Amino acid sequence: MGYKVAVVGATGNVGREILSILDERGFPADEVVALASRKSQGVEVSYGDKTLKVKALETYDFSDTDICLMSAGGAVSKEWSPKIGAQGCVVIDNSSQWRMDPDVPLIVPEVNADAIVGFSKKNIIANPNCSTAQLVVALKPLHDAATIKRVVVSTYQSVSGAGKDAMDELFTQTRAIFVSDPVEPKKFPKRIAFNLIPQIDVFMDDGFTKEEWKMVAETKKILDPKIKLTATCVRVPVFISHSEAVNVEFEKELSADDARKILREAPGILVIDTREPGGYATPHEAAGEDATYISRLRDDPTVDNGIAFWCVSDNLRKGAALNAVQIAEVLVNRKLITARSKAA
Ligand code: 11C
Repeated sequence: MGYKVAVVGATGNVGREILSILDERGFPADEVVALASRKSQGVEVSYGDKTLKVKALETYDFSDTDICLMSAGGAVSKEWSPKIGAQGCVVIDNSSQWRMDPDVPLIVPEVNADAIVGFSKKNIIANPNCSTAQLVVALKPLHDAATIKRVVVSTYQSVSGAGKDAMDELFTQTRAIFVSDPVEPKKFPKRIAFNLIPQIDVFMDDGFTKEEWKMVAETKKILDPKIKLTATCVRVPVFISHSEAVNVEFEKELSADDARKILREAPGILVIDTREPGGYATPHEAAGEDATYISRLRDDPTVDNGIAFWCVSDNLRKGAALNAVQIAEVLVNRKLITARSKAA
């Protein structure tokens, strides 16, 4: 017996990754339906060795679909998630639309899977922002061991976080620079090729950007509202994987060596840290992988009980598609939903 699963936004970067991860992990689906807006109707996408023809979200009946993995942006989610949830189908949403709603759990399975129980109020579960997901996977075991007081994080975020057009812009600009063509920023506010941009998302009144605010608010909701966090988010000319330089200050004593031992045992983490040239993870190696990589662990002598580390993960996988599929697995493994489709 399996589930009927719909993937909304199936033609996008994250939607395609969701389809491939559902297949890779053998998610117990009897039927997977690819959905997108009417203009993508009929487009073909891969699901394992099968090809699915995209159907229109606008005309799809969710009444016998069990799980909807939604990755179509905030506006689409705002309109459709409540309607889909009202039809008894559980929505796992990748956008920022519902993350701070008190009736919507915000879940990273390695960190707060137990919080999922609140989902039935709206039948919506939120997936965090990619830069938050990898960070909280790393922080959770350290917080359990020594109670985090404060985190300072600087991110180095790949262009795929801003979508397929942004990836095309990095490619096009790089080529233009090599052949001395003019470079025109479109998606990004400045040139991204051979450059970096200290702005992700819009500016807030306090001078932080919305991406930086999300890292603060989401970490508090997922992990602990008492944690103080400050972020600087930067776009870099990398196609896939976000990297983060992280400084953490604890209430109790915890050395970098203690942290290394703890992180080696922690779910979802791979420690690569040999203190020699190349003895650390880079975005290139993390792309296409599921783990959150931790490297460059060291004591921070400028504070009591402080450490610093480097954290890299594939933003399209742990930062989005993989985390969403893992949430669906929690629903299934904890028997929080029952298959209701004719296929089951
Ligand atoms: C980026 N982190 O790299 C963003 C993309 O709230 O889900 C994901 C935005 C979000 O541009």
